[in-house]
Amino acid sequence: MGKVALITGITGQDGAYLAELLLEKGYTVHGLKRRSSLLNTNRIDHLYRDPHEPDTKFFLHYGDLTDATNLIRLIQTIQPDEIYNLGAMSHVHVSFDTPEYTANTDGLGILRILEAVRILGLTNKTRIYQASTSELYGLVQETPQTEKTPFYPRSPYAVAKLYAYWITVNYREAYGMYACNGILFNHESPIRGETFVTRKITRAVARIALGLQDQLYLGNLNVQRDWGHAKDYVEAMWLMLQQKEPEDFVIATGVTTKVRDFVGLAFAQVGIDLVFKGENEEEKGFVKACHHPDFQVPIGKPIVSVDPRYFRPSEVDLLLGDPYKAKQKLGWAHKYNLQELIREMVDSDLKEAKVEKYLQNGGYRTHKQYD
Ligand code: NDP
Ligand code: GDR
Repeated sequence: MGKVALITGITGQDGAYLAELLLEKGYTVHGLKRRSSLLNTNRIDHLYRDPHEPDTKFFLHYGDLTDATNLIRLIQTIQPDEIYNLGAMSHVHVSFDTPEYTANTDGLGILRILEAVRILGLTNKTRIYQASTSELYGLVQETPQTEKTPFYPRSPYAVAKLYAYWITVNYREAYGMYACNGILFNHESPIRGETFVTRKITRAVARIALGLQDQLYLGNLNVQRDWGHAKDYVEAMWLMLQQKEPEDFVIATGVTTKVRDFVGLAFAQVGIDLVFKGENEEEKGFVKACHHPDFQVPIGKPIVSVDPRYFRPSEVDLLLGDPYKAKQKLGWAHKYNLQELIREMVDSDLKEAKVEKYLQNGGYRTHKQYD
């Protein structure tokens, strides 16, 4: 008999990659899915089988991290060996607009899961992974950031995740539960949400190259992030639940890059060289050269601009993780480097943009705006 896992946040980027990984490993995978007025299962549709088919190993259940009774009932029915709590209001900027909801979901969600496991007497059976984050480090105390670096959260999102981090540690210490935090640094992929900065950039690169978009508006170009590939990072989540003892781990690449440089690297993928001029809110990225035979973007055209609406009330300037402990104890190391990640994201967005262009040429208009 294979193991049984429950994943919250299964419709998100990490949930989709993790479900794929666990199914490959022979797990039966149950996912918690929110009810929404439009279908939100794009990222996992390829994994879904008609539940009437024999040998189905992938199941979706309606639920919400703010609904304790729902979580208790589901965990009672599923009796999972492992729970991966990936569900969250995960957008740092949006958390300033919805601080209370963010606290409820991102802070208390894991408490409800831990309590459900305790109430149901599954403390010795069920192992729990909590999706903690490099946002906990916030205001820079030291670099690179390790499991021992002090936290200084800088957003309602990070403060909620701080509670989640400590309640996970507390239940481990108080009740001997196998519960651990993965302190994951930013990780991206072609299925990253469109409003996170990397995907916003790679999507704009593709659309600008194909003449579907004029400009890319961004916020703070000077911040630095340690970006990895989500595919590598879900492997680390699984490894954390396979150890003798539960522990917390930093998962990062150990390389940090400015948003401005990510923009330059992404445009270079379609043969566009950018030059940045101006300072702060006046800064713009101009086309310096355009090498690709298929894409004609005029030299000298400004295609990147700063828009203060994307500035955050308080910012995290620099994230750089030290994955030494994960390497030593889990044998984990990232496989993708930043160039490969960007190439995969731009290629995927080019495919999508070509479909959009084809539809537009056929008289359809999508008018999709993401920010
Ligand atoms: P996504 O935003 O792509 O996915 C979030 C998931 O959570 C979605 O499935 C979403 O459902 C679900 N969700 C949101 N609110 C609730 C709720 N109230 N109840 C149940 N489910 C809910 O995030 P990622 O996949 O990128 O991240 C996964 C987790 O890892 C998150 O907890 C995030 O905070 C954390 N994290 C992410 C990092 C990253 O760089 N990606 C780095 C460090 C931590 P729906 O599809 O319906 O919106
Ligand atoms: P982050 O990711 O806040 O690090 O949280 P995001 O991609 O949103 O921002 C990264 C940095 O880029 C700057 N930035 C912009 N960000 C967005 N979204 N849009 C812009 O136009 C823009 N311009 C500049 C931001 O100010 C920020 O400094 C992600 C999420 O996945 C969290 O859930 C996770 O916990 C952390 O990564 C680790």
